[in-house]
This record gives sequence, C-alpha cells and structure tokens, in this order.
Amino acid sequence: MTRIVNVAAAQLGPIQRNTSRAEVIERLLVHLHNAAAMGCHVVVFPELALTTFFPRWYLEDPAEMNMFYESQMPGPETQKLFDAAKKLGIGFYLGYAELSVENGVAHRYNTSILVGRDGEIIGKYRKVHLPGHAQNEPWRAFQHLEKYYFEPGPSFNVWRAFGGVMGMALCNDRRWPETYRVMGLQGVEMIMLGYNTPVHNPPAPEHDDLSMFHNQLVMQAGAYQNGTWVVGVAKAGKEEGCEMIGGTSIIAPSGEVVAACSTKGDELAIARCDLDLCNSYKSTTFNFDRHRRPEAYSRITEQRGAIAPTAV
Ligand code: CDV
Repeated sequence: MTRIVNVAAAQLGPIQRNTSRAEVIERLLVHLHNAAAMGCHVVVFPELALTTFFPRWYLEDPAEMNMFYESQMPGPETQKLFDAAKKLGIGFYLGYAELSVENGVAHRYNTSILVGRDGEIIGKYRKVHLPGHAQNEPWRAFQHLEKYYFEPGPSFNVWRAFGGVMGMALCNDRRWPETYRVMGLQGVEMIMLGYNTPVHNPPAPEHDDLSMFHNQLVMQAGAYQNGTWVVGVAKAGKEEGCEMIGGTSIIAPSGEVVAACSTKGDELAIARCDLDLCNSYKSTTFNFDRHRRPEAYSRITEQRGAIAPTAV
C-alpha cells in the first residue's frame, strides 16, 4: 500500500467582512482544482476559512453573530466544496465556526473537519486552546474574543485516512506541546492545522517582531518531537486593517520545512509526504514506549498553572 500523501497547503489571503461566503468558496474551489491538477490527494485550508476573523470584534446581536457560523456541514453554500472534492477525488481539511444545537441548547465551536476523497466527512475537531479574552476590551488595537465566541473542545483525536494516521489542530493549539504529544501517543503521522495569527499581540507587543519565528519554532519542534508531518496553513495579509502573518509550511518528521508559501495571498505550497519517514523517529529517539516516563509527568494533567516554590 502506498504511504505517499501529496499535500497542498492552501494559504488564503485576507477575507474582508463584506466578502460573501459564495466569493470565499470560489477561492477555495480554485485551490481545490489547482491542487487536483497537480496530483494532490488532500488540501489543507486555514482556521475560520469561510469568513473574516470575526473574534476581533465584540458583537452582541445574536443575529449579527450567527452570520459567521455554519449550522450545517455541508450546508447550502459549502456543498459545492464537497461536490468538487468527490468529483476531483481530493480530500480537504477546513476550519470554520460551528453552531451546534444540542438538546435545544446552542453551542459554538472553532472547528475543523477532514473530508475524504469521496467527499464524505472523516472526522471533526473542536479547538481546545482558545486564546484571548471573554470580555469586551476596546482598548486593544484588535480584540481577540475567542473565549467569548467559542466553547473549548474536548481533546485531540486521530483518524485513519489517506493511508496513514491523521490528526487535526487549530491555530493556538500549535503553541502547546501537549497538542502534538496527545496525538503522538495515538500514532499520528500527519497533523493538519490552520491558523489566523495577527503580527501585533496587544498584551505583549515586544513579541511582535518574533511572530514568524515563534510560528516556525513550535510547528517544527512539534513535528520532530513526535515524528510526524505537520501542515500549518495561514490566513494571511491585511484583513480589516489587521496584519496577519503568513508562513504556511509543510514540515517533515525531521522538523525540516519542505515546502512553504512566500506571499501573504492565496497560494499553494505542495509536498510529496512519505508517511514512512515518521518511522525512524518513532522507533528511535522518540520511541515513546521505550523512553517516556509518564510517572514523572503527573503535573501535566493534574495542574493547570505554574506553582513555584514559596520564597524563604
Ligand atoms: N487564532 C489564534 O488562535 N490566534 C492566536 C493569537 C491570538 C496569538 C495564535 O496563537 O496564533
């Protein structure tokens, strides 16, 4: 059985607030068609790929808010993506805002799905690490209200697909080693993750110049330390006045970047990913069964914040 997955990292340039869903979906379809023409098996789109990054605004009117969420997947507009995937025989990962009504109660998640080459949904992931704040903070140049707009998801899963073991994450998840390790412990061979990362970080502007460095650092470390491919895909450029980083890259289990976008617009980066390259990392340096010491790590799950020893 082939263990090669041809992957297209489908970076998107900005999506403005007044851009219609139909226009965005046309851009995603261009990516799907171009990737299929180049022999790709799967296309990875960014986080919240159907809309502008709306958590930068504090909205109170539920009707206004709901315009940014999908209550069905596929829905009347996104169905085109599923039809194209099936026709072209190409899968995709898609990030979007999900509105789910469970037992009559509305729940909102920052979600991604993985769709197979037959156009059927393989798996769904709901973002675990929601950054930012829950209260209106108008002093910020750009707000980051993910804690207001979404509930956290439960955990990280993997799925057998595309001849290997696939995992999903979203944006801020990539900064946390636990994200990769929980999937690493399930044998993950490729982690797909989309992101929207402003260059400017209002609570820590001193980090702004390092935003691209940190982006690469965390994804390359996560790949190497877990012997997995990582496909990180940006929504980039100036969106509603907010400058967002690019840096879309496909990273091998060695931690090396093997393909990357060079613009901040709609662009594909493509790589032929051999899932068997994971084996030499998973069976030597990062042979978890042989070398890990979970009995030494209990704080990781028992404790959330750091507790320093009291000063004497
Ligand atoms: N969408 C995100 O999760 N963005 C965060 C920002 C707030 C830093 C990120 O980690 O890139």
